[in-house]
Formats: sequence, structure tokens, C-alpha cells
Amino acid sequence: MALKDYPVDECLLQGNASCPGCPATIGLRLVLKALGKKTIMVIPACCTAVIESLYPHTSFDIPVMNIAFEAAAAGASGVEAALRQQGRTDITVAAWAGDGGTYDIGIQALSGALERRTNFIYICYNNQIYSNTGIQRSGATPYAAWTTTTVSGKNEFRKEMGEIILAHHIPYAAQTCISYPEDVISKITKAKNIQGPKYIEILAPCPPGWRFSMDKTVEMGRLAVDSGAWSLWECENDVMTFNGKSKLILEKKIQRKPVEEWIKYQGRFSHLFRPQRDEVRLKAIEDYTDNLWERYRKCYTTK
Ligand SMILES: Cc1ncc(C[n+]2csc(CCOP(=O)(O)OP(=O)(O)O)c2C)c(N)n1
Ligand code: SF4
Ligand SMILES: [Mg+2]
Repeated sequence: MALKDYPVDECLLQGNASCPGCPATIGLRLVLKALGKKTIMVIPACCTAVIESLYPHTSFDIPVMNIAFEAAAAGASGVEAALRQQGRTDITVAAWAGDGGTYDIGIQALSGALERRTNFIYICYNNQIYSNTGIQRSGATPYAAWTTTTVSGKNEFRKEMGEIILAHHIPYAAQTCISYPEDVISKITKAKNIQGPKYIEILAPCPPGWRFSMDKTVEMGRLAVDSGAWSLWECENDVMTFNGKSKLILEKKIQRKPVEEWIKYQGRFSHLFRPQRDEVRLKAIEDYTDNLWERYRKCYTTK
């Protein structure tokens, strides 16, 4: 959809409590434009619960159910069952959770809801950290990144949550990024019109957590995609389609930029460049990314 055709209605109101340059609010604005007001959103503990504000105030113009950190998918399953019981088919049920609430603490409830074929959309905004509680590492934090619990850089590589989701063989799964509004809106719109469980993950570069200037949020997302550190794809009934530059990288029509081109702007990786270059860890990051793309090429049916 062209930018001029986006709905002008905003379900995320002004004066909310997000940081300047917050990717969660960019993502949520886009998602709610696509879903519209007939949406019930289930939100666990995360930055968004703070952005929403304290009862009795709210910055969201839709009904929201706030729920415990681990329970987003379970709560959404309950809402969906209640609506089904009432014969309501005009309301979309969406869970909106961070990477901590998805990759780590909420994974059991999420896997269960996908396996039960719950009719809902689970959206993970992935800022690669537990940001709300002070920038702790999560299962989504990339290798070598500084967080307050990995002060010399994380020793482990991130989980590939997309691949874990694909193993559930749900009707629709996708990865996108806040830097690509048309991609976000078209994937959410598609998911809204599919019956059964849908999972969409949105990369959300976080200025305070990744240590970059607040006017660079969109650029950080684009560089993540250009470098292949993140990819845009969708999977419908087990057939994957890569989108935008990710498709060109997959088909080897362009070369991905080195991941270094993305991480060099982020203070959380500064120890890889100063006082001297850490060639071992920089190479490990590029190797990991090459292996991931080779796996995409070999192991998945793509079109
Ligand atoms: C069971 C439980 N453990 C820990 C917490 C504290 N807590 C609240 S939000 C949060 C971090 C959330 O991280 P993420 O899901 O990535 O969302 P973000 O803050 O990054 O938006 C933590 C650790 C909690 N509320 N409940
Ligand atoms: S810490 Fe990051 S995700 Fe959380 S409100 Fe601030 S910018 Fe947004
Ligand atoms: Mg997070």
C-alpha cells in the first residue's frame, strides 16, 4: 500500500510515555492502523505496558488486557475463546509482546496457543533486550552485544525464533521491521484475514538499549536488513517468500553488507572496535550470518 493510502486514524494517542525515537510506538502505530479499532490487544509486562500509562489513563484507543509477563498467548487464547462463545467474528485478537516475553518467558504459552490452532495474531516487537527493566540480555540479544547482564558482550548467539515458529507449521508467520511501514502493514493486514494462529515478529531498534542516537531508529532497522543480520520474509502454509532486499540477498542477486556496517553505529558493540578491533568476534558474527542465509537457502521451500 502507498503511504498516502494509510488510514489516518490513530489508535495510539499523543502524549504517551515512550522514549524519543521509540521503535515500539512506531511499530504499534502501524499495526493498529492495519488492525483497526475492532481489536482486543493482550499485552504482558514490557515497555509497551509503560507506554500505555497508568490506570485510569491510557494512550491506546482500543481495549487492552494487561497480563503477567509469561501469559500473553494464554490470555489471548482466553479472549478468543470467549468471543467465539459469544459468536463474535468481527473482532481481531492480538497479543503484543516484547522479545523477553516471547523468546524466553512466554514461549511455552505461545507454543501451546500455536499448537492448539488458536485464531489470533501474536506480534513480537523485538528490541533484542529486556529494555523495560534496564537493558538485560534476552534470548534475542545478538552475540557479543553489551547489556547490563553481559558487560563484556554476550557469549551466546541469539535464538532463531522464526525457525522455532516455522516448526509449528501455522498458516502464516512473518518477519518484518519498523523501518519498512508498507511491509509491516501488508503483513499485518494479510494475517488479519487468515483463520488460525499467525505470528509476526517486528525488529525494533531501541536507541537507549542499543546505544545509538534517537534520530537513527529507522536507519538502524534498514542497516540490519541490508547486512542480513535481520531478514524480511513471510511463510504461508510452509512456503517462504523473502521480501525486498532480503529476497535479493537470498537469491544472491546482491551481496549483503558486512554486519559490521550495522553494529559499528551501536554503542553496545563499541568494545569490538576499541581500544582495538576484536577480529575473532567480528568474524564469528559474519560467519553466523552466512550460515543462517545458507540454511534459509537449503532447508526451506521458497518462492
Ligand atoms: C515473572 C516476571 N519476571 C520478571 C518480570 C520483570 N519484567 C517486567 S518487564 C521485563 C522485561 C520485558 O522485556 P521484553 O519482553 O523484551 O519487553 P521490553 O521491555 O524490551 O519492551 C521484566 C524482566 C515480571 N514482570 N514478571
Ligand atoms: S527503552 Fe526502547 S523500546 Fe522501551 S520505550 Fe524506550 S525506546 Fe521504546
Ligand atoms: Mg525487549
